[in-house]
Amino acid sequence: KKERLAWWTDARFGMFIHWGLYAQAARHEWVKNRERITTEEYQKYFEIFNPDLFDPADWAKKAKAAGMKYAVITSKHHEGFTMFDSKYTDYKVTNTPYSKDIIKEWVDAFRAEGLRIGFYYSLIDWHHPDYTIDSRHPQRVETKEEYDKLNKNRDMAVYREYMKNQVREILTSYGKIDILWLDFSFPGEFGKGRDDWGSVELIKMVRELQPGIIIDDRADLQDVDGGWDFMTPEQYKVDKWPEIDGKKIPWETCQTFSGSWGYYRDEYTWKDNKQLLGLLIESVSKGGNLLLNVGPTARGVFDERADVALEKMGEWMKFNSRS
Ligand code: FUL
Repeated sequence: KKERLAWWTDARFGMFIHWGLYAQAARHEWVKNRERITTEEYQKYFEIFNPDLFDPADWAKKAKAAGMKYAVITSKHHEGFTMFDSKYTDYKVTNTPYSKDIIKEWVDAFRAEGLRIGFYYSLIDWHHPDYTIDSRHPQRVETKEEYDKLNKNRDMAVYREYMKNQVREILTSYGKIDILWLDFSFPGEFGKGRDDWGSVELIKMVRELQPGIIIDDRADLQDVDGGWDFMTPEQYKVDKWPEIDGKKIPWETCQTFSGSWGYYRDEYTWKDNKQLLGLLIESVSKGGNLLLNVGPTARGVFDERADVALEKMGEWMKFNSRS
């Protein structure tokens, strides 16, 4: 495990990218859930998705210039839309007006800059017809009777198979993948965890397909049998290096410029340069990494505020980065 993590521990600073249909609504990647938008209503975002200004080489240059050493992109977020050309669904980027495999274009461009490559893949899926309605679903309800009624014809076994097929696809279609970022579990009544995802089997397959890959801790598995490689404190600063049974644990905090992960046009709570640098320095001083998120717009560019923030990080990293 230590060997697998060596490059990552050295890398320290990466770019997270949350991009999907929700960028068009421009008000949070959870918009479908928050506003309880039906799949029929949400369909309009699929029909017009066409990021005409998308230039992955430009994104990769910006990540590199900021001092980042790796990047993780949403291959599928909770909305269920795949940014890659999947054999297992029609709900994919190649069926939109854009028509090209964004993941492929992205991987090629980021690799060309010498950056390590990671895929975020959402365990949660608000589009798949077999994914059972739960407490985090746009169609969530209150009582067991209501859930049972809604889920009568839904079958998680079918969804598990679908997910396994898609994870196999993203791990076999784009060469060597350095990170798999699965997201997320919420055990409990009307929640979901390892049995729903088939986590044990899923992780086993991932390790077989990509022996060198490192995996986050959100599939609800303990740190046994290669269950996961690093912890992922989200949107908070750890006060000391996290430990389990007295052993220091590899960790990476993921953070947004503002509150949301997907592009949110009217959000004005952006962190300033001092805060961002503080996050990086504090994380590294406590043994962790920083995965800093950008939510590109529907047309495929970074918000100007992100550009400026990345440039400023780069100015500091130029003199303080390891290489
Ligand atoms: C969370 C997700 O629900 C957010 O949308 C985001 O992807 C974040 C990194 O993880 O749990």
